[in-house]
Amino acid sequence: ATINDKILAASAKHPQPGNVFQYGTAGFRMKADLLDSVVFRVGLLASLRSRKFGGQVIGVMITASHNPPEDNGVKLVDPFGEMLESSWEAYATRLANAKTDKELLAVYNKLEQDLDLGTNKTPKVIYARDTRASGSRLVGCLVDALEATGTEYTDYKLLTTPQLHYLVRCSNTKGTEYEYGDISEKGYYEKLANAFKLAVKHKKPQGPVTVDCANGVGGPKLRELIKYLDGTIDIRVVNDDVLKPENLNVSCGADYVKTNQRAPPSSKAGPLERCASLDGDADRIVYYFNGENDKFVLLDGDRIATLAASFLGELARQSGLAESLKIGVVQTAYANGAATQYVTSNLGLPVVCTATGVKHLHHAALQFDVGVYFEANGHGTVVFSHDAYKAINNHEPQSPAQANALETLKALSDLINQAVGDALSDLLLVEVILAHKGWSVKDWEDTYVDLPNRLVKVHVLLRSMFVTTDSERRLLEPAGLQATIDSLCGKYKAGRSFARASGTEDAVRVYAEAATRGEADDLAQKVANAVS
Ligand code: NG1
Ligand code: ZN
Repeated sequence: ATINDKILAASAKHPQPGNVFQYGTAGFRMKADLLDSVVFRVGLLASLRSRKFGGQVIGVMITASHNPPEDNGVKLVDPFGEMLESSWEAYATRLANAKTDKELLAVYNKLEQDLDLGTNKTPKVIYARDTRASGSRLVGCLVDALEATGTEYTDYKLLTTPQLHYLVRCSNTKGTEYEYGDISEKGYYEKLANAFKLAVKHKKPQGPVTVDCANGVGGPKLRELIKYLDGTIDIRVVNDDVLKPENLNVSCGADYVKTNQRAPPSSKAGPLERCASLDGDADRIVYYFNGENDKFVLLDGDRIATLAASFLGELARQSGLAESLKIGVVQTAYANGAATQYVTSNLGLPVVCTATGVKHLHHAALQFDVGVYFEANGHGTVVFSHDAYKAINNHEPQSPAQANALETLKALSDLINQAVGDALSDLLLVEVILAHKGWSVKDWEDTYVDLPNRLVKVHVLLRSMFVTTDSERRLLEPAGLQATIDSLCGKYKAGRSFARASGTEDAVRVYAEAATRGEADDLAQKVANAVS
């Protein structure tokens, strides 16, 4: 049979359920029982994407991150370990929405024609999944597409999302000047653990860090990583029950902590104990602790970004590289105004604001030699440019102090996942920095005071009516609404607010911050009223 025949036959096993699908910022994501045809079709696209790159390896990750256990999702990983290039999201959407097998084949053949696929190298795909019960069934759908298209594939079974990104990047850079690491899960642990040990040196982290793994794939993977760390740090793993998939993300995990502004109810942490939570696929992390009078203190993505930027800035200066490394921070409009202020005023570093979604932040961060980017919800990393690696590796230190700082900087450039935000890598990064600075979580909190803020969801008839500009900070449409928001903000000290359509939910999000709790709540409510 021809490939076309095979695609038709395989597609018949995975009929389109009649829904309309869209590849969004997090790939396709929904109730798992709707996903069979979507995953099959993503398999077709992965094969095309690999052909487009002359047979380079493309990744497919099956996960729904922080969503409830009955959901699932699928997203593609580009050759350098980055998220799928935006222009291809539309092709994914087109394939997913073809109503019949024949229509699907027509869309596929048209893409084959239009995409100028060049050489006839065998396409290659690697894939993995999180711990959801539906994962193995969806892998079956994916494999049907890879078989039908004659694509070579490797099943990496259970992995965190960033581990798959790592493997894709390693696969495609092997033997080049961009070589990234050994193409194996073990290689990932070794790279992180070796870099961590080099970076902390004799500055052993003080006390334990308790890590809530959202009862997801991060649990077993963190336990594995710990074996490679040789006791250099005391990591206590909690919420790592992956045998009961119905517990995934339930009353625990980074999203629970960030959204509810509280520790998981199961937490037994005492005052000032360092705690962190991962999300369901371990690409997000937030820290927190119980402060004075049992006050819950969240150290979110903004805090991780400011901590990392401050330490990297110090290392650049101490190693004599301040002139050659342009360091910058990338945030979204959701970053706390106090964090932005701290970076520009206290650290003296530039801040860039982009639209929501890590691909935007990642892209903007690449404009710096060392680009620190985090979303407030804990998704982020630090990217080093090719020039930065060269500068770091070629620099001749002029003193023992310079040599020392340079060694740490070098180790961090290995420790930090360059492909994508990685909760395990970010965890070790924070631990290195706190150990070096000799800081407790309280010291970390004391660097600046967050402006009180409020995030509310507003249900509207048609969220596509909300058109933004200026990195989503201002509304162009509906006409007149921005002027209303501006005048409301003007009534509050340090008032700032914006409204934008969510990319992942059918709602408009309103964010507001102001000098006091009461004012922030009030401003959020007034803007929400104006929006609805
Ligand atoms: P939307 O639903 O577009 O606001 C949310 C998060 C983003 C990001 C995406 C997933 C907030 C306010 N928004 O986006 O930060 O994590 O989901 O890609 O947290
Ligand atoms: Zn995630």
